[in-house]
Amino acid sequence: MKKFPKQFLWGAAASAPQTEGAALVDGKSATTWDKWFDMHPEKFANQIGPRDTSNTYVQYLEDVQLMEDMSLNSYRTSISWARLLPDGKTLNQKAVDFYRAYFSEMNKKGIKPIVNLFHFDMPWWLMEKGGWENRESIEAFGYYAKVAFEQFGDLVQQWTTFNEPIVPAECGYLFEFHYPAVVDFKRAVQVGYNTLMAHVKAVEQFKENKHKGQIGVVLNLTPVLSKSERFEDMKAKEAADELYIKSFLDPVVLGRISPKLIALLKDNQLLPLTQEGDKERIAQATIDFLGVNYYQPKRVQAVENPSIPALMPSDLFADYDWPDKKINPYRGWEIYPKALFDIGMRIKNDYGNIPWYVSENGMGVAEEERFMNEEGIIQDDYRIEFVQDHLLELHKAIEQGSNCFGYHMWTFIDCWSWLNGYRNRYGFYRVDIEDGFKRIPKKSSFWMKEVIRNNAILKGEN
Ligand code: BGP
Repeated sequence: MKKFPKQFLWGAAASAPQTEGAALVDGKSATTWDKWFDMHPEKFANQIGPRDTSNTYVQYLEDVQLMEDMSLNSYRTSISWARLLPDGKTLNQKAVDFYRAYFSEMNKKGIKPIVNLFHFDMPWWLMEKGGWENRESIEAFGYYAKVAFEQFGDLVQQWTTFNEPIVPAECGYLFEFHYPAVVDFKRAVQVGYNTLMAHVKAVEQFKENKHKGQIGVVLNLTPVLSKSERFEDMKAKEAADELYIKSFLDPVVLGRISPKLIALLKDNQLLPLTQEGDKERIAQATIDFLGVNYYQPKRVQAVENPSIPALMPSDLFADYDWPDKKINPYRGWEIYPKALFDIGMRIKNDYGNIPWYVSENGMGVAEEERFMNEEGIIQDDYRIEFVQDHLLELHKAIEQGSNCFGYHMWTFIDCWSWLNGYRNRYGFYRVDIEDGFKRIPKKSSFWMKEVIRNNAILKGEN
C-alpha cells in the first residue's frame, strides 16, 4: 500500500465557463466564448457552445452532494469575471449570492474550495479593448481580484489567479484554438507578458490587503524531452523549456524572468513592451503555492530550416513523434506518468521545494457510452489505470521529499471542452446532456473513493 501524507488534498478541478451554463443569465455579460460561438458555431464540435455547459449554476447543490458522496476533501473551480462584474465595475449581487451559496455548501460538507479567477474566459467588453494586449486589462483584473477576495475571502482559503496563463497567448495568438485566433508570435509574447503582470497585480492586491489564506497560480508544466542528446536537439529542448515551462514558473516562484528567455526573445526580436518598475513588482509578488496541470510531455528535436528570426515557436524547436509512445488515441495525447515524478523533483531541486499540488491530470475519452454496463455504469478501467500510474509516480516524488500536498483530477463531472464540446469526456461522473444534465457515476468514481478513504493506493486493486 502506498500511503499519502496526512491531510493530503484529494479532489477534482473544473472551471466556471465549462460547467456553469447560464451563460447570459442573471446579469452575466458575454465572454469571448459566447461571442465567438455566435460568430462561428461551426468551429465548435457538434455545434455545442458555451451556453450549454453542465448546468452547475442550477444544480450546484446536487454537485456538492456528489462530491461528498465520493469523499472529496477539496475542489477547484473558477469565478466567472463576466458574471461577478458584468461591465468590469458594477457588482452583480446574483453572482455574489450564487458563489457564496456554492462555496458555503462545500465548506459545510468539509470540501475545501480552491478558487481560481481566470480560466480562459475574457469578458467581451475587455476583449473589444484588446484583451491582454492592452495594459488596461492588468488594472481591470486587479480590480476584479480585489472584489473577489473581499466578497468570498471568508469562505476561500486558497486562491489561484490564473489557470494555464500561457494558453490564451498560445491558443489565441499562435494556433487559432481561442479567440481572436490570430497568428503572431510577437503579439503572443505581449499577451503572455501582460498576463504575467495581471497575475502580479492580483497577488499585490492579496498581499496589500492582508487577506487570510494563500495565493497561487495554476501552470501547465509540460515537461520537454528531446529526441537525442545531440547538441542541436538539446538546444531545441532548452528553447521549448524556456518558452513553455520557465516563462511563467520562474517569475512566479523565483521572482524574476529567466535571463535565457530574455536573450532568446531578444535574439528573435520578440521582446514585449514593459514598464518601469515591472521588474521590482515581479520580484515582490512571489506565490505561496503552485498548482500543476499535467497531461502529456512535449517531445522536441532540432528544426531543419528555421526562419531567423523565428516567426513561430516551430522555428525554435520541432515536434518529435516518439515511435514507442503510449497514447490516448481519443485526445491524441501521449501518456507518460513518469513526468509527474520529474516535475516533483524539479520543483524540489530548482524551485525551493515550494508547496505544490497536481491541479489537473486526467484522460479524455470519446464515446464512453460504449463501455456502459447493464446498470448504466461506464466501466472506465482505462481511467483507473491512468490515475493509478500517475499516482505511483507522484508518490515516489513525495517519498523523495517533494512538497506535494494534493491531487486533483480533471474533472469531476464531464464538462464542456472549448472547441471540442462534449466530445472527450474526463469526469468521474458522466453527464447526460440529452437527459436534463443527469449525473451518473462511472466505475472510476468508486475506485477513487476507496483511494481517498485509504489515503493510499493499492497497486492492482481495480
Ligand atoms: C486543460 C484546461 C481545462 C481542460 C483540460 C482538458 O488544459 O485547463 O480547461 O479543458 O485541459 O483539455 P481538453 O478540454 O482540451 O481536452
